[in-house]
Amino acid sequence: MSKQITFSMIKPDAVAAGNTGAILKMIEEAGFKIIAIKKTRMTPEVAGKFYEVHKERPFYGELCTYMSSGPIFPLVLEKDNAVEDFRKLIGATDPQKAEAGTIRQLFAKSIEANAIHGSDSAENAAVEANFFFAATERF
Ligand code: FUP
Repeated sequence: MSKQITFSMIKPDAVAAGNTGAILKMIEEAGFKIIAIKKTRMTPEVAGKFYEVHKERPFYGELCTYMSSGPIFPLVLEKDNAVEDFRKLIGATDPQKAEAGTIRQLFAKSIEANAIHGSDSAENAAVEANFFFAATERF
């Protein structure tokens, strides 16, 4: 498989807990190249746009409040088979169900404050990467 990008975001719980460095180390050691990174904070409106696909879900309001509660690190990552391999590295959405050694099993606090995001398809990775980064910000 050829090089692919995926989009990730270290979420407010993991940033606040001081786990950014440990998570980035796991990502690099798993063979992902960080091609874009920044620290930012979403307003509730921006979080609402990012999670628009979930707007009919019961957790949408709380999720947007939570995701705007503190700074985050959006990331664009590159690797062969990046989307699928990164989903394996982060583990299940619910940390109680995440496999041992995955980022969410190690660092997530709850199904909502689950430490990290990973795109679920190559199409969404492109949309999500474009949401935070211009092409000229990727190296
Ligand atoms: P994932 O792709 O693993 O990030 O999970 P989903 O796309 O299903 O959900 C997106 C985000 O919504 C999760 F990261 C956390 C939040 N969520 C909840 O807060 N409660 C739920 O029951 C499910 C998801």
